[in-house]
Amino acid sequence: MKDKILNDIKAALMRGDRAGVTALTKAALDAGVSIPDILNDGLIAGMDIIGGKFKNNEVFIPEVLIAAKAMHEGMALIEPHFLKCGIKPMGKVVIGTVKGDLHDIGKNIVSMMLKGSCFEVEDCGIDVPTEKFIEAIRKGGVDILAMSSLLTTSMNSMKDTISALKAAGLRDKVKVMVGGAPVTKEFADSIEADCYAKDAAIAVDKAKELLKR
Ligand code: B1M
Repeated sequence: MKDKILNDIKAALMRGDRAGVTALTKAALDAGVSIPDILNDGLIAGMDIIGGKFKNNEVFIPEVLIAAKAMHEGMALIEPHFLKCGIKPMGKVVIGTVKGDLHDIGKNIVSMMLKGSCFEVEDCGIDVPTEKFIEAIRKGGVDILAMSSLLTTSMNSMKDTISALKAAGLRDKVKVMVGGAPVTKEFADSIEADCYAKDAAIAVDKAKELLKR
């Protein structure tokens, strides 16, 4: 039953069937399937297959885009289940996908899981210019700047933002976390980020660690 419903979510996402993803995600929630299972074995699993097909030229941008829209519908349904904290925030995170990059699914999952772990999150969105990050941090009260990049061509925007933080005298005011598929620990070290997180669950653990430093 659980495997079938997760497979059906995966298949509906791959077809870009928004109504199907919505109905099946609701059905999975009603059946008590866990949120991590719905996320990892349903929605993300479907998007991973689309990613592989895109790489092999078996599907193209329009199909990827409609799959991404279906993914957003599913995520909107599970997000409220993460937001059951109701206590004082542990810390504040400013998050965004860096300049030149429009990918937001991974960033949104990181944001959702941080909120679910009682972080206050200010989401600057996608294609975020350095100045917008700086402006958000200048307002004060920010513990962590979290930057996401999915493109090898946009990764250097992370470096630009860290340089701009230094130039603005703000580098010691926030910890910087970076992540996204092409980002590595080596890259994070090379741009002097404070930490690299491979996935959203690790991002939450690392964010908690950063608060202790
Ligand atoms: Co694009 N795309 N895309 N795309 N796309 C990739 C990333 C690509 C790998 C596909 C491929 O060729 N195999 C490739 C990048 C190659 C590279 O640079 N290495 C690529 C390309 C080339 C492009 C375009 C240039 C295509 C074109 O126009 N010719 C173009 C660029 C547009 C732009 O950004 N300027 C483009 C466009 C698009 C769409 C708009 C169609 C769509 C995005 C829709 C959206 O996001 N709203 C899209 C999609 C969906 C993908 C793939 C298929 C899926 C990405 C995704 O959402 N994955 C992707 C292929 C793939 O990844 N296999 C691909 C699911 C998501 C849950 O994973 O984002 O990795 P991910 O997030 C993970 C971790 O990385 C991590 O946690 C998340 C969850 O655990 N994480 C963090 C992410 N951010 C983090 C931040 C952290 C910590 C962890 O701390 C701050």
